[in-house]
Amino acid sequence: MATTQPNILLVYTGGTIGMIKDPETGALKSFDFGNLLKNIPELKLLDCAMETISFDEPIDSSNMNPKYWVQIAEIIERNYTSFDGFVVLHGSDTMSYSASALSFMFENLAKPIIFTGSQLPIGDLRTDAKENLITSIQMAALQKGGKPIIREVGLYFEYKLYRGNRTTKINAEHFEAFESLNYPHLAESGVHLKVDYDAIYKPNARKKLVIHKNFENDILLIKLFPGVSESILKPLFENPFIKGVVLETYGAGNTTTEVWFTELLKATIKRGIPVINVTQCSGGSVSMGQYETSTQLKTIGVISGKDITTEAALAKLMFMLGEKVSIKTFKTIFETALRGEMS
Ligand code: ASN
Repeated sequence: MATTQPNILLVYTGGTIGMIKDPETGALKSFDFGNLLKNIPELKLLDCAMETISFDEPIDSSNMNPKYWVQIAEIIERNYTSFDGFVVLHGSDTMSYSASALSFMFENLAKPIIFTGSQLPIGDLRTDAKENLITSIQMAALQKGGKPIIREVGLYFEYKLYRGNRTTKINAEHFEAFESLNYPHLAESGVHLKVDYDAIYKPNARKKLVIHKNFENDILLIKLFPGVSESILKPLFENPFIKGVVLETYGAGNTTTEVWFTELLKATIKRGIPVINVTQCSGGSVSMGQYETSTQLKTIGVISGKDITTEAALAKLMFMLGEKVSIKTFKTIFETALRGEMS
């Protein structure tokens, strides 16, 4: 008999979620995801079919890089037509970066790609992994009229589904490890799963899926602090290999107005290197020109990251440089929301 159940693919990349305590030694070791159903019998109760694919060598997400992003994307690409949704099991440390990167890679995505993980291993008595995993699968399986409801890259953690490229890991201790301060939750899990239909992404269903796989990682992230010195910054900005800079500034996008600093940025931009202004604040937006301490940045052509997260700004910069977007159009395209990553 043909099944009408949604078909979900779980992609296991590594992270705490995939560990289990060896009952004899008490040590944490990697969990065999082929045995997922045996270890989590609750999964059998879900109203969907499931298959799993695991990285040959699961990684701690601190070792994540663009090569692994391409690996995740290619697993999804190979299985895109056979599955209704995808759940990516990933370490929490760099999950926001990967979710942001995947959002840029998948243009015109029409199915859910939900990232999840956990703070405690799946084998731990007090684990948060089971709820995160089970509800992520349910979120990926949500359908209306036979079509997926979530059609974007999400991140599910501790009862909330977020837009992946809007998230930041904010806590290394609490189960509520992520937050999306500039965008509402896409869905919440209580007694019922409640989707915020106004917040979810509405892709153009007539457009074909395009998967982008090129990233440029010769970029720099600089967080400003009072006292930042010319002798340290100058050689970094003047590095001949550098292709782009993300500048974490104060408040609404403000920086020191010292002449050496403005001149350094001006010379960098003149060399054709995009400089992106994002705020160090967890919430709120860059608004160059609001204060005198950001007017000079606007004049010399610094790009506004608006309310984008640092994680999404880095992924977008790497993606746009990888796509060889011309320097003439770089500012306009960066300041445009491509996947709902900025307001
Ligand atoms: N270090 C782990 C990782 O990101 C942390 C976790 O998954 N909770 O892979």
